This record gives sequence, C-alpha cells and structure tokens, in this order.
Amino acid sequence: MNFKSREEILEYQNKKLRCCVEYASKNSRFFKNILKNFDLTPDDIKSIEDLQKLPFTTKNDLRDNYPFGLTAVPMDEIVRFHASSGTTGKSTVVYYTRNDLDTWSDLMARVLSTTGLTKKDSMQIIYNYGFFTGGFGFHYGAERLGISVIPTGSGNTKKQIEIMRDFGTTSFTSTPSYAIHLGETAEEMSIIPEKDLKLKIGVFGGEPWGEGMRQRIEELFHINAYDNYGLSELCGPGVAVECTEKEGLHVWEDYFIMEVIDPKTGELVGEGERGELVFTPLWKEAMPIFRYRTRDISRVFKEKCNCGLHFRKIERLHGRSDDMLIIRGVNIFPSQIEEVILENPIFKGHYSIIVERKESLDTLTIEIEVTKDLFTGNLKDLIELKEKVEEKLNNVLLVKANVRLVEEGAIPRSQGKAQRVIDKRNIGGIK
Ligand code: DLL
Repeated sequence: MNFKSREEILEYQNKKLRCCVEYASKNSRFFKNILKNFDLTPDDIKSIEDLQKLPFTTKNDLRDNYPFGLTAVPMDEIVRFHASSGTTGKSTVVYYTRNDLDTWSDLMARVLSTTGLTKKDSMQIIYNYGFFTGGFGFHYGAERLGISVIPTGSGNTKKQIEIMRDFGTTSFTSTPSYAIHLGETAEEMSIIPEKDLKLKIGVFGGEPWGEGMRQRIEELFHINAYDNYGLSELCGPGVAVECTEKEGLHVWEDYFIMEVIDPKTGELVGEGERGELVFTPLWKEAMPIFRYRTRDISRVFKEKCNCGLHFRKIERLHGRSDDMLIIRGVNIFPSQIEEVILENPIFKGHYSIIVERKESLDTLTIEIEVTKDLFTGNLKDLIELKEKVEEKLNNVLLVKANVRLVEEGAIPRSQGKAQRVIDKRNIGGIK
C-alpha cells in the first residue's frame, strides 16, 4: 500500500479520478446533472487541477436528495445503508455496494494496523452498531486484520469493564468522551489497569478531543491512545489515522483526494495553511461523490513522517466551521475552551458550554465538574479555582466567560458523541 514517492501517489490519483468521473457520468443522475449544469463533459476532468471546475458537494445536497437521490447503482446492488441522526436537520443517508463494504473494510484494517494492532490482538468495539458508522466500520476492519472482535456495542459501562478484564481484551475503540467515562467507572470498580487488564491500545474518534483528553485516557487505562477521523459521507471511520509517531493523521490518499479551502471563499488555501477539508473518494460505487465539504477545519503538514508512509498528514481536528460560536461578535471554538480546562489536572474532562441571550446580550457559561472532595471542601478554595479559570478563559477567548463548578456526575455522560455545547439562543436550539 505504500507508494515510493508523492509523484507516484499523484499519478495514481489522476488515473483513479478519470475512472471515477467516467463511472459517475454514466451511472449517477446527480453527477450527470452537475456536468450538464456546469457545461462540462467527462473529458474536462482529467487531473486533480481540473477538479476545481466541479462545484462542491455539501450536506444540503444529500438532504435535498433524501433518501436515495445520489445512487449510482440499482437498489438490488446496495447491501447497506447508514444514516446520520438528523439532530441538526433532516437525516442524510449513505449507501454501499458489496465492493464498497469490501474497500471500507480494507481501509479500516489499515487504520488498525497503522496503530500497531495485529491479528494477535483482540478489540472491544464500544461504538453503537446501527445507523452510526462507528460500530460496523471498526468491526469489519478488525475482522479483516484477523483481530479477535468483541462486539459489545456502546453502553452497559460496568459490564464493558468486566468483559475487558475477563476476556483479557488488548484494545478497544469508542468515542474519547465515553472512554473517559469507562476509565472512571473502572476506577470506581477498583480495577487496576496494570494488574487487572491487558489493554495496550485504544483507537478513538468521531468527535474532537485534544491532547489533554488523550493524556487522561492514557493515564486511566495505561494504553497508547490514537486518533482516527472519518465521516459517513465518505465511508465512516477510515479516512485518516495517527501512526505511532502521534503527530498528525495520515490520510489514505490512494483512496481520497484531499483539498483544503477557505470556508468563506471556497478558494484553495496556501500550502500548510488551515482551512476546511474537502474530499473526493476515488472508489465508491453506490454513491460517488466529488469535492465533499466536510466543514472540518485542519491543515496539511509539509514535513515527511518518520514512519515512512508517503501519505500526507493532517493536524488533529479541533472543530468544525459550523461548531464555531459567535459570542458578542467574537469567534470561539469549543476546543479552545477544552484546552484551558484540561490544562489544570484538577479537572477530569467533563464540562458543558452554555450560551444564552439575556437582554439581547450573549452570555457564555462553562460548567466544569470537580471532585466530590473539592466540591464539599473549603469554599474559599473553590472560589479561587473558579476565578483562576475565568481569568485564563477570558485571556484566551477575549470574551467574558462565567465558570460554574459543579459536583462530580452533574454533567450527563454520553455513550457516543458528547454534547458539549448547549446553545439556548435559538428556540429549541441544542447544537
Ligand atoms: O463520526 C465516523 C467516525 C466514527 C469516525 C468513529 C471516527 C471514529 P459522522 O457521524 O458522519 O461519522 O460524523 C463525522 O465527526 O465531520 C467530524 O466533525 C467529526 N469527527 C469524526 N472523527 C473525528 C476526529 C463519524 N477524530 C464528523 N476528531 C466529522 C474530530 C471528528 N472530529
């Protein structure tokens, strides 16, 4: 799978792109319309540079064509559906042929082997199996690599820990926020990871998580924790993963063309600059898609990786352009808040960001959990701690943030993606 040089990768991408354009122009009604509307023929798109003649595809295109408008094969060739939950709008549906599932499994097997896992390992899959792509994606990838799969799915936290102990599980995968909850539950159960568990590796993703959370998870379980990235519209997990260097995520560029654009203008950003990731998968049969705008913000590293892979790396994802909160005109990413909180080891990673509008002014409140001892201890210490965090937040965010310290367990735990932001400014507006 490794290419000898970037030139070799680019040549391969151009070849695959021509095949995809040819295929979609024959089979996808959605793509035929694009070519017609933009006055293009398949011959106009021969290389990566030509991609820019095509418009972006967005989540709205999927919503507008709900449920099956992007199909490029007859229904009887579709062997799987996945869908988004639709909490922020109409649900979006994605589909796979037998070959699509096969390729996805290969991509996920690569993800797992890049973190050092082998067929000698076992993996507890603590993602939801269902419309969410996490459970099945990891399941098929692990099986393909020959890992012993323990398909527990999410939830039943204590039972998960018992299974880890009884089965001698060597790796697991879940959202990073649930991993912390699992680790704290293990602590409550007096489980000592070095003695009672055989875990070595954890692979986490599906939501943003910074270095503070990584450190916490690694300490809780005594494991190496790796980040992996993906999204349903491209396959699910399986787009990018950290290698053992843990400095950025390699993108499988033989399967995806990656562009980075300015989210405001849609223009490509300069080399190494931050912007929105846009992907064109080079392998999809059921649902070919071109220039998909992810809304995820990252940048491509220029440096070559010591691990030897020629696939370029992206910076860990710290947020989506549509996650950005605008508070009194100031742009704030939830990840900035998380960084400040987790700088202080007193906090264990459970927090909520609450935005309200009071007398036409936006207010920002950060609820952070503290341990029971601290919460019921000296009031002066609590007030000092609160003021210290407020000062740090105000310096970083340049907007006044009120900190409310709450007792352990007050912030709801999530078994999947954590809901960090509660934006009460819109009616019913939970983001
Ligand atoms: O979350 C696929 C996935 C499952 C990836 C399990 C990794 C592990 P969606 O539900 O479609 O698919 O959500 C995709 O989640 O656009 C990002 O905003 C966010 N996301 C996914 N992985 C990461 C990550 C899956 N490692 C959306 N870091 C994406 C930050 C992530 N955000």
